[in-house]
Amino acid sequence: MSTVAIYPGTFDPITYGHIDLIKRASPLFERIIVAVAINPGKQPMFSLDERVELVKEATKDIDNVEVCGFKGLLVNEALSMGANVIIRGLRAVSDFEYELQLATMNRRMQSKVETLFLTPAENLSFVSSTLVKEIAVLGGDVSEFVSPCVQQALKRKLPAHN
Ligand code: COD
Repeated sequence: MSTVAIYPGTFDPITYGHIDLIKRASPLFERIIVAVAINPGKQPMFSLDERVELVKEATKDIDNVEVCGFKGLLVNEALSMGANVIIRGLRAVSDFEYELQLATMNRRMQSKVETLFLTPAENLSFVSSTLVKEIAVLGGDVSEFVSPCVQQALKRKLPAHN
């Protein structure tokens, strides 16, 4: 049985909440592929290449993690990478409806891939990329929520506010 999992997301940018999930998944699988989506439905602050580089830098100390960008359907990307598990995070009840819809649709399209939900440490359950960007845009301190490389990238992106 394959022990490869894919953790997909927009990661705009990666936060300590995402990293907490990757660290929890890491001992459960031989390999974790963090797959950064182009996601045309969102207007990311960071380009795909920037997001991939930030995820690589922020996860470089976790041995069995690989990072890639992808476009197209997640289930196709999962199969082409040899992954039969999709990792997703549940922070609160509010995440559940969207996550259930996504998981059910993905299973409908590809029954070989199962979705596994993980929950973060309680002190990270309120962290989101959206709020981190909002705080950074308004000049607030995000050091509690994102890695130093992301803090620096936000400063470069938002020089007028820092
Ligand atoms: N603690 C724990 N989990 C967290 C935290 C936190 N603080 N913050 C975020 N998460 C979880 C989210 O709940 C999510 O499960 C995951 O981490 C990634 O989050 P995001 O916001 O970076 O990524 P999303 O939700 O925008 O990713 C959406 C996808 C890119 C996965 C989706 O759009 C997709 O699959 N796109 C590919 C095209 C496709 O296949 N579409 C059809 C889908 S049916």
